Amino acid sequence: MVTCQRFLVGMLLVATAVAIVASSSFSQTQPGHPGVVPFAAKTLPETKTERNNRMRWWREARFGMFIHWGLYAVPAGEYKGKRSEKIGEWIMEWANIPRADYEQFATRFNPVKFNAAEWVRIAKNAGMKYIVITSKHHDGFSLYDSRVSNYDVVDATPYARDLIKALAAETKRQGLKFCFYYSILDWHHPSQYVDAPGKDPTAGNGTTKMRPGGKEEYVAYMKDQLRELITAYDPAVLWFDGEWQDWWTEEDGQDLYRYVRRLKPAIIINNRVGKGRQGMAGMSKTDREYSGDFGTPEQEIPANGLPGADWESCMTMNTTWGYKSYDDKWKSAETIIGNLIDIASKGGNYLLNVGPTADGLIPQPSVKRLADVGKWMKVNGQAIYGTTASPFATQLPFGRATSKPGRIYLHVFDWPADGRLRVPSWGKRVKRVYLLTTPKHDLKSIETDDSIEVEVPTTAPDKVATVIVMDLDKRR
Ligand code: FHN
Repeated sequence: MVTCQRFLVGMLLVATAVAIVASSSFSQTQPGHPGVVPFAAKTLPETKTERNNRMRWWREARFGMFIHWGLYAVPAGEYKGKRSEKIGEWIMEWANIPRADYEQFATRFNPVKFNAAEWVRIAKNAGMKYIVITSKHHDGFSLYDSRVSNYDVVDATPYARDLIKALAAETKRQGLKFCFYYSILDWHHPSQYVDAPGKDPTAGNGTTKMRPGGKEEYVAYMKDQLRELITAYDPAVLWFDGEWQDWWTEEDGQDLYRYVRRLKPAIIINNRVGKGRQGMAGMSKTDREYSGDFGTPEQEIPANGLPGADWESCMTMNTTWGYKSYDDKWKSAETIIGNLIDIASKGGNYLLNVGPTADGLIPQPSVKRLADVGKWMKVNGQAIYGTTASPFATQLPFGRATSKPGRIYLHVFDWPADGRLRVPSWGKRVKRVYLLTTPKHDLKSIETDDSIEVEVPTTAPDKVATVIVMDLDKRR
């Protein structure tokens, strides 16, 4: 027998749900849009060779641009005079902004200075091989022309043009891979609400609750959006996020993984489609098989290589993903180059973020640093692209190493003052040693029992990291 109290709670829930639906002037629930063909989830047999072929471009790319862009760039980290140390794209959460108020930012999102060719040029010139942009972040706003939501850049903003279309076309024109970020957590979709002390039920929050019967509707909505994203823009990677909700399960992740791979078998999907991720360390747990093609450490680099595992470390250039006008804690270009080398030496990819402004510009401090990284990559790119992890069992005291068949690249951060670089032996014989920048000029090297001593110039040719090449003696 439903007690009076339970009845009241039930009513409250329904009232809240109704209030939430009514609180947004933007409709989203148009599942089964005409032209969306129903879909059967089947298992996806894939041989090791097929997987290696599918992952090859991504493994060789090593370096990509992450772009967090959306309505949160309008307040740029400030709401009603309130600022926060927290990340800019979470302003709807930390400023407790109700859905209806947050939607008003759309009326001020007008990136007239957005220039797709310039953005892609900045990424390409930095040595980046792919671009991952937020098609929809936690705030639920679609940065592309969605046919199942009018809370998007075409229907809800004065800009009223599909800027993703422009960026996708330009990315491909300049020879980079175009990829999408898509958030499973959605603070705007009427299926979800917030039940946290002091929080407006329609504001942002780390976790949301699913109203009764809402999940099916929301999953159908996500699938409609993912179908239109894949069929309209042909992304090479789907980078999911926001999966930590307790209403999202590994089974949901496996279903969504199959759904997306069926739409585009060659696509690559990160491990945040399911529940495998172990927090910010980002790699999947091993207690069972988890969906996803690669691990996603965030703001950190694994201490050691992860042989055989595909992973990609994503990182901000300052301390926010989405644009904040006052966040000037920028990493130096040296630090970024060091991270890229460190990550490649451990067999991973580096996805480095930019947070453009609401009027469509990549912040100048990012542009400057990416240009400096590009200068280093123009000279040393071959020691990063298409390499695999360092063969050395322990960390090299002077830097890092990356490998290619028959060749080792030493990335020297700490140049030996005595002009003698001591490389611990690792069981291979070295045929030639030379600076990457002067391949015809051999450096003298002496093999001792446990090391190879290389005679190097007294001053480091590159103040950030000098690459020395060791061609191996293939006979042994
Ligand atoms: O909450 C998001 C955050 O806004 C940002 O998108 C990062 C990027 O990897 N991922 C989540 C935090 O883990």
